[in-house]
Amino acid sequence: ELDTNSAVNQSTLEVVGSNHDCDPCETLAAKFKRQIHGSLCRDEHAINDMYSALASTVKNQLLNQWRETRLKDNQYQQKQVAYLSLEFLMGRSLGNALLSLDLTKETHEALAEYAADLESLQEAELDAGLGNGGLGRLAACFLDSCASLDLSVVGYGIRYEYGMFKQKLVDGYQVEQPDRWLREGNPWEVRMANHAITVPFFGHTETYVDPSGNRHYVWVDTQDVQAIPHDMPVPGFRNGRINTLRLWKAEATDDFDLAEFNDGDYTEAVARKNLAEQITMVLYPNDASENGKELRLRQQYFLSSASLQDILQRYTAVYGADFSQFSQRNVMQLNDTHPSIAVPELMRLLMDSYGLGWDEAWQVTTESMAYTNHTLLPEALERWPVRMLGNMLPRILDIIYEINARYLEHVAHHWPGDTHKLASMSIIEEGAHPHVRMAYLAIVASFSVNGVAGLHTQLLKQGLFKDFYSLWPHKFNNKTNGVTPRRWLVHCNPRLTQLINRRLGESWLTDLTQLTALNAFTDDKTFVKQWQQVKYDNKVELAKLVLDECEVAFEPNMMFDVQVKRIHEYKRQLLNILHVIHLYQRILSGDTKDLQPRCVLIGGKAAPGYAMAKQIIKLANNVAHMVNSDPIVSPYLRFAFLPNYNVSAMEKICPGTDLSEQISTAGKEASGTGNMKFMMNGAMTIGTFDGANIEMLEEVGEENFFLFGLRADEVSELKSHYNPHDFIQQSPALANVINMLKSGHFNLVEPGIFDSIIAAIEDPFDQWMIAADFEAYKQAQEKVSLAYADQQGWTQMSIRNTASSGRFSSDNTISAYRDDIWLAKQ
Ligand code: T68
Repeated sequence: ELDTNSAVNQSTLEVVGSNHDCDPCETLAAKFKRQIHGSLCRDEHAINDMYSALASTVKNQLLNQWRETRLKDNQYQQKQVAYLSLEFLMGRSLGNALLSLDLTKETHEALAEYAADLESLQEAELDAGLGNGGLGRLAACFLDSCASLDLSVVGYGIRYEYGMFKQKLVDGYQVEQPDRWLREGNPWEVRMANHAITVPFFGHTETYVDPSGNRHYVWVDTQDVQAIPHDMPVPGFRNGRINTLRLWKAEATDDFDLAEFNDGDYTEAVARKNLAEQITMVLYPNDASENGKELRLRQQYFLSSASLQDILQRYTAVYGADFSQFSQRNVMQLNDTHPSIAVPELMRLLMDSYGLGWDEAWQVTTESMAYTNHTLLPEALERWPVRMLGNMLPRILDIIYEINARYLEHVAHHWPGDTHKLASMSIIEEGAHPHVRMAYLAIVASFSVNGVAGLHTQLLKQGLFKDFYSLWPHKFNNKTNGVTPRRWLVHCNPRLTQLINRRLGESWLTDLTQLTALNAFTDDKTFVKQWQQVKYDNKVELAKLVLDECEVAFEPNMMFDVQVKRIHEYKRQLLNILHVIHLYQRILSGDTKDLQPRCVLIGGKAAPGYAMAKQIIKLANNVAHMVNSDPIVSPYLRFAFLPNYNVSAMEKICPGTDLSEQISTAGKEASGTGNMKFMMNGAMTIGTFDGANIEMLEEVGEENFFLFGLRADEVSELKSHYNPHDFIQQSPALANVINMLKSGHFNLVEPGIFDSIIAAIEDPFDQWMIAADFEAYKQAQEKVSLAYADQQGWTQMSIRNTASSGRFSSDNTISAYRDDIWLAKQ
């Protein structure tokens, strides 16, 4: 099955597929040696070559288990889940694979005779940054949990040639650079050229009526693109299962346009290859707004069509054309609306390729599709122009119209005579430029619609999707997000893991709720000391990273206060920066009573077209410059902006953090997942009553969480009469901060650059309500300082946070997806 001989790693000559790799008696060390010496261009002194050799060795080692898992799953012993996602933010694979396969010790032995150690080899791996942020990383955590829970799940995604851009800072401004993560090959992937799929684009539809009077549709004159699977292994945690992440690469078909050929336009025809191959060239870097680009729609259809055809081929290989069992055997989980074009595509394939009638195809579709929503922000909801769809995917647009017509009959039945409802709920948004509302399409066709935290799901039901909820209350359900404890505790924080193991054994690794047993040790002086020491050592490492990347010296005896996530106004990095300015003013004025020395770190990327987010990065850097260059300030406050925040950076950041900033405007952050990683690693949270913060607070108790700010209902109530100046007047601290900003103190040589930021804070239409929450935030930070002054008390709170984080293991989340959605009886 696994096509290991074809271009596993195109940049190196490899010895692959040799049966030595399957020899159970050969040690990892021997295999590694063969891997290094069996290749022409591998140099045992070059770190990159050693990494590639080690990764190939590990990959080859798991091929047998991988094949067995696949053969078993192809027999449908279990229901098959397809997790369809435009993003999988996998990060590095080596450390995770060694942990899952329990090969870390053997690997150390294999490397004993070489100069490089395992850690430096791991550092040589480039992140697979095939995602923007939370949504993409959630998909990666879910894959880990699915495999570890022994579920048969395939992740379907796109093999972007260029992942999330690299962020450089030039004069404090973000500059984007391409992320050529595949430049040295990808030792983990297996190219499966013999499983290629053809995906049609453009052309037009024709209909004909067969002798028995049935109308048939054919989509003709299409421009076809090949989808080539590149499979990555997803090992379960020490359970023998290896699931698959199947990433599609677009390639041109070999049959060039014959007319062009005959016209002698051979080179033109060959050049067309580029058009096809563009589809999987680059990840779109927008994490919270839609840009409506045609290429993005092509990516979405390419992924959806290739994946569904793949699923149907596997199904029909066992069940033939009998689709009566399809939805008992298969479920497709749509990661947001990005792959929701899969709805009409499945209808098309069932009807046009497999001959099902509309009703039968609709039943199969609606019993096998499930949709996860990740945002309430209206600007992030996908709408595709009807014209664009009609041109690129004419047959698909026909089907969307038919779905809409039949569904609107249902709406009319439910709200007789209410034409307004018909218009507001229609999948087609009418007007001069009609659009298809992808979220509505997804809801209409799915048997399950879930939000990603309790508050988020509640707001979906009461707000954004209210009418749909009243039509189909049974579809709506909550699945609070989670993160994998293997990567986000065991792998990234070995010191804490060892400390926990010494007290609890190792069974918590697959049942994180067992961590509650740590609560019994909060009064154990030795344990508290050891916990402190672990945090201190992790802070030393984080400080090294900050020094290398930012040239700012973080002092491990100071509090590490961290906010890392995508830069967005709703996440309110600005609120954090204003607080830093406030501390800076206090220190300058000599008011240092009860002030705990802090090192503040902010990191994150701005969408390239998001001007305000880029200004916020610039402000952070300018403030950092002033703070860090004043020797009066530095004993109390240091501030750095970390460039190029990514998965691998987070693995160093969350173990060394004391205080986690989760300060979004209430009602805007669907869940958050970084909040959970910090909690697991014993950080305290300062946060608003938003997303999964609410559930974290519920678990750990208010005494162990710094809650502040307006609630979601208060935010929406205030909206109609918000006046930032009221809040500025009532808060001398905020007034001082704004005055200092206005004075140009942070941009003496660049006058006016922060005017738009100041205007945004003072704008009565500031939907993020920075001014409204400043004073409450400042006071919560004062409580943080007092709490941190009592190191023993702080450490006890830290232990309680880790102890209460079990609910946020993605194992828990995935168990709920399995029981309530994937295996639920329809
Ligand atoms: C995030 N959404 C939510 N979107 O903001 C976060 N990519 O609260 C939640 O925890 C997380 O999803 C997981 O549920 C995103 O990360 C994107 O990255 C995005 C949005 C549009 C297009 C592409």
